[in-house]
Amino acid sequence: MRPRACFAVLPIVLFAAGALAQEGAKIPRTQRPADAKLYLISPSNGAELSNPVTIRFGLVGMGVAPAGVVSPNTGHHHLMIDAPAPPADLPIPKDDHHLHFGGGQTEATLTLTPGEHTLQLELADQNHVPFDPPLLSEPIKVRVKRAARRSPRGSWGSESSSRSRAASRCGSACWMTQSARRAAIC
Ligand SMILES: [Cu+2]
Repeated sequence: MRPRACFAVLPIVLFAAGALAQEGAKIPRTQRPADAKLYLISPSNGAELSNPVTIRFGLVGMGVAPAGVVSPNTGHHHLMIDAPAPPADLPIPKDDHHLHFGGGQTEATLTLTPGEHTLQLELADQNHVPFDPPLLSEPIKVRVKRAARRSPRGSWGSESSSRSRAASRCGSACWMTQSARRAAIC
């Protein structure tokens, strides 16, 4: 009788342990004011742009602080380029489609590949985790013009056109920061 009773209890214990493990794996999220608003000051939706593109971040009802700084109702900006909103219960990925501005920046100057792009902001907490509820801007679409050729012979002389040429080698997801100059981040 004894061994049978043990076998009956074992699945319950395993289920409880599994539930606790799942609970423990949850990443803590930070509450944010219900009336906070995140938006793109510029460019505007539908804008046609030339490289380099300056993107300005707008935030109402919360403040900006560098990543890692614990301060109530603050976070840092993330820019999604051609990517949907990331999962709310995980840190925001860090890749060519998810740019982190962990220094507390409120604008960025980028070189985007020619063509259409979708831009969207998300404010996240000191650990790069989306707020509860997530704070996202409306996504916008922009079109980046191909750099004009400058010389009569069609050579690519300017720095900006060099950047665009490097960017176009990398595919639509590629971008380069101003500080990275001609080094494409692909
Ligand atoms: Cu971040």
